[in-house]
Amino acid sequence: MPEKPVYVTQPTLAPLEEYMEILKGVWERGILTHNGPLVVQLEKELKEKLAVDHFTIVSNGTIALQMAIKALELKGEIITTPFTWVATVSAIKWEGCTPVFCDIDPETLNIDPAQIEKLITEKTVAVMPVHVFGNPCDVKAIEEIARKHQLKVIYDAAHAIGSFVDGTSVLHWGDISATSLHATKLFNTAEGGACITKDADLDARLKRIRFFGHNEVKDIVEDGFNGKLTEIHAALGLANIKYYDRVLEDRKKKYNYYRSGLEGVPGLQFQVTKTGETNYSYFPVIFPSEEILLRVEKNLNAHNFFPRRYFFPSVNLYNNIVGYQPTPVSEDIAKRIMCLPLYFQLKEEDMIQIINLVKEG
Ligand code: T4K
Repeated sequence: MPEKPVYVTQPTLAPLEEYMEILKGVWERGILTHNGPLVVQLEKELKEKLAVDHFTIVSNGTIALQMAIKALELKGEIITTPFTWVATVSAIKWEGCTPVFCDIDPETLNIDPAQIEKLITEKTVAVMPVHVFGNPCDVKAIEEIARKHQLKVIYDAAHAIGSFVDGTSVLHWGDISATSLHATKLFNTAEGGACITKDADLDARLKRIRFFGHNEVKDIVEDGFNGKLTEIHAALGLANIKYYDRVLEDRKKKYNYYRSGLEGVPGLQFQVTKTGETNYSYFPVIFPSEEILLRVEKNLNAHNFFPRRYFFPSVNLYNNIVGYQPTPVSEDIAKRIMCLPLYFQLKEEDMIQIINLVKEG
């Protein structure tokens, strides 16, 4: 049994000395925020690393989603998935739009494109799918539906840095992709997020919205707000980015280690990738019943392992914030799914124990 608790994740952090070295410049310049040189540099490095067109760093992934809705001037119904973190839906609501829930594919755990069209009404303005656990959505089917009905597409790509479709970043897809750089994500700036788009004008608008609606000479030209990331956070990102490739590679190895250790265990199911390549950022296991899940969770906790029930419950059941709309697949899977610990520093001996405890059922 590990001495210290093993949680579902742990942030990957560059050595402290490397972070301090970058912070020295912040102290010298005295510029702490307002899209300073480190934010600009991190934007450039991430843009190049991910080979995307435009990259706007913001203070967190929820603000990135809100900014995407604001920049596209959406008002009306947005079709989204109930199998997600509550932020997907709160962003829609905070921007004055109405979430409409489309059920998920039971294998990919992403929005089921075959069920989107029947939910489209004259009030529908956009689709907001989530690349759940980094698993790319069926982006081509979604694009076709959006084109046909003239809808905008915003991807909640909170988990999807490092995922690919046709050999390029999945963040290319949609009018805007919004990602998260939160401490629990594969690449982190403690708190942080970003909007990615192919459209230069839209990117310029996102950058204005992020900064109170200022243009270059600080006139107010947009209905903006404060979505800025600090230099302190950007410094962490610049320290961490050197380890990005290693972390990505390690995730895949560890994912496959769990998979082969749990292969063939009766009743267990795993997320299926049907489009592109996932970044293996989470290791979700679907149990045959909630009863078995709760038993395994209790046993793991007793041995100092703390997996997490991402995403439970299905968001359409948060009826204090959204009206109930039935999505039986999501509701069922949400009860039976749990993410096992998966992060760079996780030890093999811990993975072996976790595998054995899950196998005990
Ligand atoms: N869309 C989707 C699909 C999302 O999943 C999220 C966020 C968003 C949008 C919004 O992005 P942000 O606005 O957050 O950038 C986490 C995160 O707070 C959240 O970012 C994430 N998704 C969500 C899935 O999970 P919790 O409730 O798991 O956090 P917590 O505190 O229980 O942490 C889990 C484990 O991680 C802990 O047991 C220990 C470890 N940990 C955590 C933190 C925060 C650390 O070791 N260090 C840390 O600093 O929420």
